[in-house]
Amino acid sequence: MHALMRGVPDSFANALAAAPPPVPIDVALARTQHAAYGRALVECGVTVTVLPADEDYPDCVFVEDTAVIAGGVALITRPGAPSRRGETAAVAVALAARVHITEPATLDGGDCMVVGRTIYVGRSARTTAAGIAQLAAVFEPRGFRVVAVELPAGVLHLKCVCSPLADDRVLLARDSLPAALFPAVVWVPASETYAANAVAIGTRVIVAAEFPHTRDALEAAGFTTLAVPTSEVRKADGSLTCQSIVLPSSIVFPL
Ligand code: CIR
Repeated sequence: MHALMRGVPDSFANALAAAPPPVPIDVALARTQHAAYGRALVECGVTVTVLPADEDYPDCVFVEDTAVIAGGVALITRPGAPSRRGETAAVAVALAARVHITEPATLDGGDCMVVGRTIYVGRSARTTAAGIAQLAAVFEPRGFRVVAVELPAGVLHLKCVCSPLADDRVLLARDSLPAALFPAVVWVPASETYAANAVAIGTRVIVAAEFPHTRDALEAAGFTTLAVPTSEVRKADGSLTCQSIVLPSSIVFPL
């Protein structure tokens, strides 16, 4: 299995954030934490390719938002934040992608969650109805069901409150979305909502450090957890899935 990551630019200190962090981003620490995340992926048996950071794009480390991969197709997004639109070019080259969301539609990868043959997509401030329609036009003919999900107020992306654990199971924050949307759920307590964003590779799950109840819930459900620090990406409203694009093993990575 392969994953794409992207370096942390110096300009990450100016990354988008809904609220300015009380303590500014420490870019050196962000790079240390980013490296720990990469090592956790490698520990899970993933081969990691890190694209160079681009100083023109402070948020480029959040590579997940630039592409949606399912059924052997890489769909390059058109991010909702205008300052992020140029992030997609390097990713499109790396993935040899030929399918793009086109303007004026917008769609962020963080709003898209592939669970088996279903793609859940959040209607958010970043992802428009037209973006969802284009996603459906690409993936429904390839046998995927596309399910649009209303997000609770103030939630940036769908995967801020849930993330896939397997083809039939998701990790879901309490009091966020209706569990009936999903085939099966491992619950994250509302007090640990941030930890609902985790990266599952087989039976291992990379989780944000310092969320013991989430780790316990995952271990009780049969997963092994690997904790990585997230303090600096969190200051920019980022978490774990957003730092990589994990390619299903059915996809041959072109790099
Ligand atoms: C943004 O506002 O776009 C970035 N600062 C954070 C994006 C995080 N992406 C994600 O969770 N998929």
